[in-house]
Amino acid sequence: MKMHNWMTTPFTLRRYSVSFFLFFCLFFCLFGSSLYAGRPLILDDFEDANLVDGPKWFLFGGLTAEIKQNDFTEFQHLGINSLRLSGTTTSWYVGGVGAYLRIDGSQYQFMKLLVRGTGTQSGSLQIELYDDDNKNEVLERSSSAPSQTLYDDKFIYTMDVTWMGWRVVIIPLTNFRDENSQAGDNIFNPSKKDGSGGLLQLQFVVFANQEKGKVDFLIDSIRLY
Ligand SMILES: [Ca+2]
Ligand SMILES: [Ca+2]
Ligand SMILES: [Ca+2]
Ligand SMILES: [Ca+2]
Repeated sequence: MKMHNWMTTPFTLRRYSVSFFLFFCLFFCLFGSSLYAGRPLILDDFEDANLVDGPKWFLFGGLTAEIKQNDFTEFQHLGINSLRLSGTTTSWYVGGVGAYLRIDGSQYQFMKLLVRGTGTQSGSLQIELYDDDNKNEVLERSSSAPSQTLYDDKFIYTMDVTWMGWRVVIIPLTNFRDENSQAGDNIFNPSKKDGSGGLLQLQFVVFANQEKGKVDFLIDSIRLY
């Protein structure tokens, strides 16, 4: 077999090869780090069937949160478990679950999760993201109104779950709106710079679609990317 000899390669071709190599190096230097930083972050996929560790979830109001085994025949990309949120109410609000994150969320642009509805009246889901604006890694809540914060932003996105079966939900983080203009800097800036806890906390707050009603749906595979 004849070996290719670099020195016998025509000079013009060598010059193009070197140029292409340099272009590739420059492209990688410019965009390689951002491609790396863009890898998805799994906030929870519930595969460990554990709600008290990785992350630690807390529950409030009258909501029931429990691990449920998935039915693979419903959607081929499902893992083993998901989180079932259910409950009843006589005044719209049911309750919620939240997790402390304290992560740098500054490189992410989307939240992606799977939601399995149980029909047109499955419930309304308010997703809440809190960033740490007074840079102390703590979310200070108002003692008179615990759903409000004193110094940190609360960004919310609301959706009605009106479908039966699984859906992939992708929400641009720019679609979350600041719900407390009196607290924080009203900018979604979940960076861990200067002692900030970054993206401090995630909450799912659940309402019924009717004043007296019930909610019942599953969520799974919550990611940022
Ligand atoms: Ca899962
Ligand atoms: Ca704070
Ligand atoms: Ca605010
Ligand atoms: Ca902020």
